[in-house]
Amino acid sequence: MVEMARWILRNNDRGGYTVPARGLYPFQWLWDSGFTALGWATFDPERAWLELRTLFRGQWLNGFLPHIVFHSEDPGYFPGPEIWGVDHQPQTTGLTQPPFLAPVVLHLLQRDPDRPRALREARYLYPRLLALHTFLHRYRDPEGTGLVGVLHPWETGMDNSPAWDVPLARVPEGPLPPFQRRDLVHVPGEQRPREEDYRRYLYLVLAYRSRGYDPETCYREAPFLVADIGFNAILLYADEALARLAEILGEESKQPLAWLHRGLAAIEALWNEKAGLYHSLDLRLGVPIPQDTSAGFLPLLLPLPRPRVLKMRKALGRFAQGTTYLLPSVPPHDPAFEPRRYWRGPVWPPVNYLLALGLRRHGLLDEASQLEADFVALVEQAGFREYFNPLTGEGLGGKEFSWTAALYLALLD
Ligand code: 9WN
Repeated sequence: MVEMARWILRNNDRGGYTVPARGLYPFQWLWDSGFTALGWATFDPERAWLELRTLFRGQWLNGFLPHIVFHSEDPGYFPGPEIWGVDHQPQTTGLTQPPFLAPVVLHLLQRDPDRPRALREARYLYPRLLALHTFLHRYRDPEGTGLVGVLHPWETGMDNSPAWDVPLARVPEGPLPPFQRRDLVHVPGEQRPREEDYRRYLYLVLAYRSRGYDPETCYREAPFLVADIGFNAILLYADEALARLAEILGEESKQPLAWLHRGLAAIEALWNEKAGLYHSLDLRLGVPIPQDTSAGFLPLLLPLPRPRVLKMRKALGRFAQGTTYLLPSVPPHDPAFEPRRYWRGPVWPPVNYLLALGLRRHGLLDEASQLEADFVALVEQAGFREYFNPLTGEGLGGKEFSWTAALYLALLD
């Protein structure tokens, strides 16, 4: 299995970057690169650093880091660069993704046996990370509330989570130019988002494109604006890692620490006592989105008061009821639960990985081991798939998937 996982990363390597899956996702994705680098680090640290260097070739002058970098042409994915119309070389999208990068840089720096190389690479990446975090805190939280907004479900990385149903329903389905989805060539439709979701995804892309991707205008006029608890938790975890990096590299850690502390206070507003976990916030209406999803556990990555942690442990038990494998993206008793459809029920490798990190941080070792063991069991029986049915263990979505291979290596390491 370890050999197979390494083979998948090599096979998905396009020379400096790793595609998430051949055919289905033929470019470089932001948060996938973070996870993939963790896998490369277990057998080729130099290649792990290169993954991140290559990703930052897509960074814009204002610090923004796009969610896809189109290093080369491939007609197999929709929407490609011609739809985005971004003026940058290499070509990119105009949306971002959860910034799970500073924690990866910290991890690589701590484990690379070649210390001079590690310091060189971390020094190269540090100002780029700082620029990205500055962009997010400045332009996605213009009033300094401590919560950053996402402008599109794709920015959350959890594209068709039922948490987005209500805010997304306010987005028009058109008018749109004729378009053809390419994902359905690779994966059965019942495992992917629905047609009306895709129409709205595209409507949003064109809305931001027509505003020239100007960050202030886009935030002000966004038809979809949500403080995603997953995105915010990952950003704050990354702020903490950035502060640590600053200390190691002899840089100023005050700013990342200030972001962290402001954010920790702000996410308190997203806590739901009854559910025993966090919810996202609809920033357009200023109301919480009362939908339990796996993202609501991601604040476990952060320092939290003990009673909170214990309540979340209970909520985890609710997600486990009726499932064979943790962690379903939506609890099985929830009306929105669909065990085979994308982010509406299946188990996703990066979520298990992140949540296990969080649980360990708070000393919940049994729960952390369970999440890791379930992930390993799923892979060993169904292969390196993109996501898995939590009831049956069936492998779903893309095959020979990079983050699955990489996180398998990282966990076994
Ligand atoms: C849109 C690449 C990406 C992941 C996301 C996952 C899926 C893309 C898509 O694939 O999203 O970004 O076309 O469906 O939802 O988390 O980064 O693996």
